Amino acid sequence: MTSVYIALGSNLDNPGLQLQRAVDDIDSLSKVELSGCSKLYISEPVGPAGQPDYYNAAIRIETTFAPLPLLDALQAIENNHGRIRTVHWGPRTLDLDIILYGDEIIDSDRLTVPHYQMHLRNFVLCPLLDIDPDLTLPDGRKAATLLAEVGTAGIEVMATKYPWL
Ligand code: A4P
Ligand code: MG
Repeated sequence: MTSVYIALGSNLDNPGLQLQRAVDDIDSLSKVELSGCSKLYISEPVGPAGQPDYYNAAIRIETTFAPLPLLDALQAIENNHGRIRTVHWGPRTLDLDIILYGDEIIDSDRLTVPHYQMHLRNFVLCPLLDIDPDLTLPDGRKAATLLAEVGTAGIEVMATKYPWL
């Protein structure tokens, strides 16, 4: 079993419900056990202006999926939520990003882990720290230190305990 952190984001079609259903969908995968769930956040969009605010959250799973099969399973869930890939960083019904896969460093065509933007995004770091306040990246950096550098502007808690809605 490997501990994996997954970030969830949505800003279309009832985003809170999209995230809650996505957690249920991931939890129902064979080879996956849910071992932690963050608060539910609302955050200002990073990227193209004029898109709705995002809902963000994170989960930790224990899994026997190898990294690429896990990405396949998560992308199938994104597609089932009506995700159509159009504008880079543009609005989406569901975005599932693998943030950390154990202590592994992965740099392949389809997968970069740790996620290349995680250290810059409070809407990723805040939920990760809900699950593990001592979380450390494979390079030894502390998630709490990264969040202190980034700050918490533009992000608010919507609900504390899963199920959020
Ligand atoms: N890919 C590479 N590494 C990973 C990984 N660690 N996890 C590849 C998941 N996928 C990974 O992703 C494009 C490709 O990235 C995938 O096919 C996979 O092979 P995508 O989700 O289809 O495309 P995208 O969403 O346009 O790009 P990306 O980089 O995933 O966007 P981000 O970084 O997720 O940004 N603002 C707020 N407040 N909250 C948000 O959640 N999200 C975004 C999207 C922008 N602004 C936001 C938020
Ligand atoms: Mg993505």
